[in-house]
Amino acid sequence: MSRLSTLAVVLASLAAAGCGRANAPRVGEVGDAAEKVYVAPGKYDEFYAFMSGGFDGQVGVYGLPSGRLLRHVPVFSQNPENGWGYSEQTKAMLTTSYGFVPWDDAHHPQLSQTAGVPDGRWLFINGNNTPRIARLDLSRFETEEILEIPNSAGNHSSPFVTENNEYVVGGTRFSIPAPNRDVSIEDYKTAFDGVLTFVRVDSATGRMAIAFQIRLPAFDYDLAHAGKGPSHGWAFFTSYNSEQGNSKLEVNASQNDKDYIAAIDWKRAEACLEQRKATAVPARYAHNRLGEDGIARSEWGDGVKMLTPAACPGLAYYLPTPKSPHGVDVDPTGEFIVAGGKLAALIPVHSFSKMQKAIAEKAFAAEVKGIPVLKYEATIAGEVQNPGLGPLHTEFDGKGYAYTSMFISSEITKWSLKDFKVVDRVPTYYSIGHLMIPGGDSRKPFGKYVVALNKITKDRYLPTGPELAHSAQLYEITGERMKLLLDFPTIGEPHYAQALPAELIQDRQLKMYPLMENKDPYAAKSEKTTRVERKGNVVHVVMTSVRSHFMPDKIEGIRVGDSVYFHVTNLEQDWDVPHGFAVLGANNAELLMMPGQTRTLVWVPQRVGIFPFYCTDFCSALHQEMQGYIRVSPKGSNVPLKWNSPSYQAVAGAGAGAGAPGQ
Ligand code: RUQ
Ligand code: CUA
Repeated sequence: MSRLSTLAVVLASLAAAGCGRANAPRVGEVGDAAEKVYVAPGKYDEFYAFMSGGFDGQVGVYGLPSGRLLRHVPVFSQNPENGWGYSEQTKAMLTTSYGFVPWDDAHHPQLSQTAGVPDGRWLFINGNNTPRIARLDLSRFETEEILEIPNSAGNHSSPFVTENNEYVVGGTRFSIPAPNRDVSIEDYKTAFDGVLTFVRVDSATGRMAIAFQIRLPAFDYDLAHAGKGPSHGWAFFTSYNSEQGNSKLEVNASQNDKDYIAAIDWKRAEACLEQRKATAVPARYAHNRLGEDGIARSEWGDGVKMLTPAACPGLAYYLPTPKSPHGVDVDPTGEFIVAGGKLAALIPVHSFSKMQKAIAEKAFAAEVKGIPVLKYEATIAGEVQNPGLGPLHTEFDGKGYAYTSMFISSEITKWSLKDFKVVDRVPTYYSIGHLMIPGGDSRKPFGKYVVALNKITKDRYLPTGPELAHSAQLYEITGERMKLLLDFPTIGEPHYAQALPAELIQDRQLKMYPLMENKDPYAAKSEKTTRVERKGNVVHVVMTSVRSHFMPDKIEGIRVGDSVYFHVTNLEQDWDVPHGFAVLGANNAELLMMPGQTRTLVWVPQRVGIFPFYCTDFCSALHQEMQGYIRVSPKGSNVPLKWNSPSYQAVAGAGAGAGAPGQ
C-alpha cells in the first residue's frame, strides 16, 4: 500500500470510531459506578484535577471523583468575570514582545515536583500560540508569573518539569528562523531552526528565568517529558516533520517511516555553558510577574544563551521513533521512554539504559547536523503489539502498568511494563487525546483513576447546537480491568490535565489578603482615607467597599473624556467575601476585589449624564443597596469635584450629602 492510501485507511477508521460503535458498557461493571463517584453534599472530593482550557487559555479545576468544576482560573486570556487582564493591576501579565496579547491556547498543566512527585506548590502551563509559560500559585489559585519564550513559535512541547523543578522546558512546534527575520519559506531547510528552551525555576519562590536554548534542526518539536531516577538529567522531546516539509504537512511530513525523539542531556548543557560554548543571541521577550503589592509588572529580556549540538558534543541524540511521534512519557522508574505515534499501530518503548549503552558504544545509524542518530534496535526495549490505532499519550499507575490513549481507535489500552503485553482495553467516547492518572507522569503515581480527555462527544450529552461539550471520562483502575464510572463536560478543550490528592493543598489556602499589609499605592485602608483627586484630565477615585456600601458613593465634577481610575479596596477581612464593581457603559470589565485587596478599573466617560455603579457579587442581604452615582458633565465644565465627604456637604449644602465617612 502506498503511504497515502495507508493514511486514507487510517483516517477512514477514525471516522468509523467516531460514532455508533458497538462498545456497550461492560455489563455488571457499572452497577456501583454512581456510588463510587457520588460525593455527598458538604463532602469534599479526594483529588484536585487541573485541566487545561485549550483554546480558552485558562485552567479549569475539578474535583475527582465527582467531576465537579471548582474554579476557572484565568491565565492567558482576559477574564471579565474578575477583571483579569482588564484591571490596571493585572494588565501587564498579558504583555508580550508582540504587544498586549489577551488570549492563548493552553495545553499542558504541569504540577511542580519535589523528588519527582507533585508537591502542590505551583502549576505551570504553556501558551502555544504566542509562546509563553505561566506559573500559578496553588495557595491562591492565581497566575503569578508569565514568561515569554523567544525564538519559538508554538510552544507546544512545554512546560514539562524536571524532578525538582530545576527546569521547565519548552520546544517550538513550528520551526522559524532564530532570530526571526525576513527569509523565503522556500529556505526552510537552511534558514529555519527548531529551538528548545530550558527555564530555571527558583526553588524558594518559583520565579522563572530562561537558562539557555538549544538550536536543533528545523523539525516540529511536539511533546516532551523529563527523565527521572536514573534518567534524571535528561529531557526527551518528540519531533515530527523530520522530512522538513514547509507546506502540505499532512502528506509531506508523513513520508518517513520514523521521526525522532530528541534526547537532551541537560547536565551536559550546563557543563557547556560553563565552558562558554554558548553564543549570545539577541532576543526581546517579556517577563511578567505579580509583585508583592499585587501589581503586575513586565521586565524585558534582551538575549539568550544558545547552544548547538555541534559546539557541545554529547548534548543531544536522536532516537528514531515510528510514524510521526506525538507524546513521549517516562515511566516511574525512569527506565522506559514511551512514544506515541499518531499514525502507528504499535507503541515503541525505548530503554534509557540501552540508550546509555548505545551512546557509549557509538551505535549510531547516522548524524543530523552534529546530532548522532542512535540505532533503533540499540535503544528499543520493546514494542507493544496490537494496542489499537493511533497511540498518543501514556500515563502510569505505579504498579507496573502503562495506560495509553489511542486516538484513532478511541480507547485506552492498558499494558504491562514487564513484557509490553496488552492486558486491557476500554472504549472512550470519543477520540481521546491525552489521558491522566493522578501523579501519573511522576515517580510515585497516586493511581486510583484514569481520566480520558476526549475531543468529540457527539451523542453523549444533550445537544447544544453546532458546538458540543468537550468531555472527560473517569475510569477506575484499582482492579485488573478499567471501569468507566462517569462522563463530565469540561470548559474549553482540555488537552492535558494533572491531579493530586486534595490534602496536599487544601489546608494551605489563603483566605484573605491582610488589609494592613496591602501595599497598593492607591489602597484606602479605611473610609477616612478615601478621596477623589483630579490631575489634569486624570481623576483618581480612591474608594472602599464593605458590606454593604461603597465610599464614596456619589461623585460629581467628572467630565467627558476624563480618565477615571477607580481604585477599589475591599475592607473585608473575612473569607469568601469579595465585592464586585461595575460602571454603566464602561468599555472594560468588572472588578472583583478579594478581601483586603485593591483593584483598579479605568473608565473614560464618553457622554454626559448620571452613571450608576454597583457591586456585582451578592455579598449581603443589602447587596442590592450597594450602589452609587457619578455625574458626568461636558468637557470644560466647571462643576466642582465633590463627593460624599465634608467637602461634598460644604459644596452641595446641608442635607445633600451622605454625611461624613462612617469610620
Ligand atoms: S497535545 S495537540 Cu498535548 Cu496531544 Cu496538544
Ligand atoms: Cu458587595 Cu454585593
